[in-house]
Amino acid sequence: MDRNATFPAAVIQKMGRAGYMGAYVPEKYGGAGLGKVEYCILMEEVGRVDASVGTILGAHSSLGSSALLYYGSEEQKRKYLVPAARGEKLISFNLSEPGAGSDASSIQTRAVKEGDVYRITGSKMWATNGKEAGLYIVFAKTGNGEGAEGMTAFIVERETDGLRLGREEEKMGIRGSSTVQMFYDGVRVPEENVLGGIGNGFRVAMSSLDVGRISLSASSLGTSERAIELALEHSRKRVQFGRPIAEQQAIQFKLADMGMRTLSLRYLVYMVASMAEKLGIDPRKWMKSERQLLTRNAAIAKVAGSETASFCVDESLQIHGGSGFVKSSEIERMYRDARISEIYEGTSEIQRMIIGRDMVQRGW
Ligand code: COS
Repeated sequence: MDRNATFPAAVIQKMGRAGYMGAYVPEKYGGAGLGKVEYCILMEEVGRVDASVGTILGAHSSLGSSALLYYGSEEQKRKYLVPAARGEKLISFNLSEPGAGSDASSIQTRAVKEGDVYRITGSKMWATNGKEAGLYIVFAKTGNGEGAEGMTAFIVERETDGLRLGREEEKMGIRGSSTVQMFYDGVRVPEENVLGGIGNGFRVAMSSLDVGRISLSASSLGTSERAIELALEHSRKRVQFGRPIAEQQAIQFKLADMGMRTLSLRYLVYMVASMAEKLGIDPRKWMKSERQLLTRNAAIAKVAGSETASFCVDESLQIHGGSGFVKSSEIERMYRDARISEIYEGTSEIQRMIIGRDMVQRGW
């Protein structure tokens, strides 16, 4: 998958049949009916093996499905969430644009009302699953307000006229997942495909990203654990100066640092996942302070997770020496795959901004 940048269609289908594509979606909406903790266990195990599959699953479940589950009407859930949770339709979450990444509310895509339809015009970047998706959650400006106000989420079906795929990115890592540019050339969607109400799109996007950041930290936990396993395996076998390098204190210190950070991450991930689970699936019922704490903690988990994974793959590769630098080694792929986790779903800098700002405003 990595070498040829091939989308793992058969794996995704199998995961769909096993209930993995709708792990935390209630059974009545086609899901497995588990909770966020179980979903994170799934992400951890997937992250341990392959970050591309974790990315496909995360974009579909954490971003796409949570938007439908949290904000969809009963009818939208039946029509769109059910096939998504069963893994029959993949979702792509279209927020970022050429000029709007970290500054998500500065999107230029517009949706204009014409009778009982909305006409969406604009272009999107970095759309994970864009090539394979059957459904798109797209964010567009519907009002004149600056910033977060006036942004609305829409559900767009793949077959809709005017929806066009652009360039597919050639990436350094997570090469099994597709990342494409998308064009909305006057795409007409019925009014009933507005998700979460007019002007509420920024909240829809941000609460999906909260779920995304938690599950990404779980996937990073899996990556960190696998990096440790590989480092242990290699250092026990590799003999230099007459003994396995694992017996050298220099290597043990590296292993200890990896172990300490990874164990701390494990507690953090599951603490935040259980907090998200307890809050439930209707953000409109949450107290504002609960939501703010979840957002802060999701950001803490995300930045801790991605930085732990980056640290562990780097140290593990160092322990592997030259044999970790060749294409045939697993740690070489993991090293490239892990890098994106500090960038997508909000950079480490944005996470620190969210955390620090909330600490200043509301205290620790
Ligand atoms: N859940 C629900 N609502 C949220 C929210 C969340 N996590 N975060 C913010 N909101 C609400 C706020 O409550 C506020 O509404 P009210 O005015 O009614 O209180 C509104 O949204 C605006 O929030 P805020 O003022 O915090 O927005 P800012 O523009 O200052 O900051 C950041 C937004 C930078 C935090 C946001 O743009 C962000 O997360 N950027 C990164 C985007 C990203 O991850 N991009 C990668 C996408 S990968 S698909």
